[in-house]
Amino acid sequence: MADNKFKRTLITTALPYANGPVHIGHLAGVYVPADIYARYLRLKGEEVLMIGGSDEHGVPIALKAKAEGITPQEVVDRYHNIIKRSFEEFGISFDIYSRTTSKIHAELASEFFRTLYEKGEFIEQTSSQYYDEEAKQFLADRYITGKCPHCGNERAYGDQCESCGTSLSPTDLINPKSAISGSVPVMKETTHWYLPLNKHEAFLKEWILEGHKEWKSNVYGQCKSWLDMGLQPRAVSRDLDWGIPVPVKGAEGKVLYVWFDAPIGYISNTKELLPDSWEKWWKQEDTKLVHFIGKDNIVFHCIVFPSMLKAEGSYILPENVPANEFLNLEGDKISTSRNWAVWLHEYLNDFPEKQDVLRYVLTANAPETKDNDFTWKDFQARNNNELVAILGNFVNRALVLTHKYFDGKVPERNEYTDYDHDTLAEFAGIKQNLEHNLENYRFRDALKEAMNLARIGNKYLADTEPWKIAKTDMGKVATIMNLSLQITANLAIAFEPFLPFSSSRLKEMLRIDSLNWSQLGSDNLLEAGHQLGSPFLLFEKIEDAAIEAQIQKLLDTKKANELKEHKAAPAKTNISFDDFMKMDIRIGTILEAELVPKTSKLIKLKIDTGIDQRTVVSGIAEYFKPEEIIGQQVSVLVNLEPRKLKGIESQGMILMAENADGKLVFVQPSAKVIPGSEVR
Ligand code: B3M
Ligand code: ZN
Repeated sequence: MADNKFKRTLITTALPYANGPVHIGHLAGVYVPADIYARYLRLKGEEVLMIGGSDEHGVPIALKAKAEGITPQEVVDRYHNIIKRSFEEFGISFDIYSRTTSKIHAELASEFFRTLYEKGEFIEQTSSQYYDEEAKQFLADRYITGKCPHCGNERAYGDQCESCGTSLSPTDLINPKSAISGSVPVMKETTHWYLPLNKHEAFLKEWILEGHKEWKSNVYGQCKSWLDMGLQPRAVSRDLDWGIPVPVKGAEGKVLYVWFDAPIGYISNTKELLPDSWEKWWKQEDTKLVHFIGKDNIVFHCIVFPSMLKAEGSYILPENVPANEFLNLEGDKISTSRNWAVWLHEYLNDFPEKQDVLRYVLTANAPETKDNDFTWKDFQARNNNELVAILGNFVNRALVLTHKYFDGKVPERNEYTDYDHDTLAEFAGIKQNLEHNLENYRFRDALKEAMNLARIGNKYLADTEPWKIAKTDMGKVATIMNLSLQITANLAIAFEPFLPFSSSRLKEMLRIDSLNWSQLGSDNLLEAGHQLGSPFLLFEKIEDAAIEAQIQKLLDTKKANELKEHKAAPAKTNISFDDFMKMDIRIGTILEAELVPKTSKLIKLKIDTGIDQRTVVSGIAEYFKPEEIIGQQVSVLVNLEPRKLKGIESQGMILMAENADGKLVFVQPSAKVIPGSEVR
């Protein structure tokens, strides 16, 4: 380990809310980097724990349950299982993945609260909050809706307007309503416990701003700005019927605030895993505690939770909090409620067994220092140009050539050439670079280093061209293949943290089981005479059609969202009156209608336009049966340049509008008019 102050590493990963499945943003921001780190340390033979679990309390879960008419427990049971499964499928190697509705957690969180309570670490404050007299309960901010004072959105929440993004407090809302009963809430006094963060401010400043200058600049910067603004007491209880009851007399109907109990979940999950030795992990100074989280959780992990731990008195504090920024999807913010996401369980349906491809792309493009964008085109390019063309290609050539020339046995090597020595020196340096990057939580750069090893291998084969000298100098070919196979075995080590599935398939091909990190850089991983397994492709090309299908899926989502939100398309640029007058729009009557053979969308119409009877082909077959529309009056743009559709000349265009379900309807006069009547 970098500094030997530490004997073991305790890795925690943000506990996802169990109110929906997990998507690529979760993986990229938290779980893949944490998993890379954990696998790396294990490969080095270090003592490591990686703790995860679902965050199962809080208002959004209670709200979801209400909306669906089920209990909050049913909500979290459903999503906990889906989430847990997704993580397993993607090889996120938790030592435990538990949940905050466990008994152990309720006990430990209550005990934690009581300790602080008894030590006098809380203050009690009474304030006025909205109360629903019909439902007889206080209303969490999310439970109150009303009009946004900034943009006029009628459905803003008491904590935020999702239309203009402004954060609000419930009293900002115009015409507030209870989301539970619909009634108008009243103000009523309620008492809560607060953690006086201001009391810990001096300590936090010293500990973070002086003591942890090495933290990532996005994390350090956010902490600094919170600390510069000055800290306020924070409520750690809520009036809610879902959560861990506040373990104090007179606190009936109150539960621990979800952000109070959730981080304690890291501790209780460790305790669940190691009932006898968990304290060593949480209370000994020689444990290195690292929290992997997304940027929206920084204040809770760097300021609130450490204040709780400090106030309790017997726990260690995090050594680092390598928070990531956000991953966007095709240019837009990932959003669960708008279904703008790539869901992990859906990904695996569409790309079975391609976990490593996603792990690779999300790491190569990780939002480590700034928000980043996931695009399907980039996904395809990285798979085809990097995984297939560099890594897969090299491994395949090394194995296929060995099978061809040496029956799949590692050949005895002879004297290295100068060029061989140079190649060796180059790949020996990779280990140090990898370690340096991994230990500083720079996983993108680390992955690049691992890929460089494959590049070195490819270049080596391309430069030495063993297939050309096979006729003349088999001794040299033996040396080349031996060294190529040593590089291949090195790849199995270097990529294990990043691409665990491919690494183990590679080991299977090489017929080796265990490799450890200290062997990285060695050219003696495979002995001469060792029999290799048969080669198979580690990665396969992803075709355009698969990518286009994904892009189409997102376009459909966008369309559906726009309809749901009744969002009108943006206005086009102004035109002159003369431009408008150029359009000749008439009311016509449909005389005949028939499906265009061999199409599913087109109907051929004969229309009496008052001027003439003409043929118009229109893409409306999904919405109308031909026989139903005969006799209807429609608006026709009659001076549109004729064009051929499926071999039929269409002389004009019928005007249509889209209804709320995305169905097309005719634009018709509100009373019958004579055919040929002009629309102006
Ligand atoms: N559940 C928020 C989130 O999923 C929260 C994290 C808790 S970590 C202790 O972003
Ligand atoms: Zn607003």
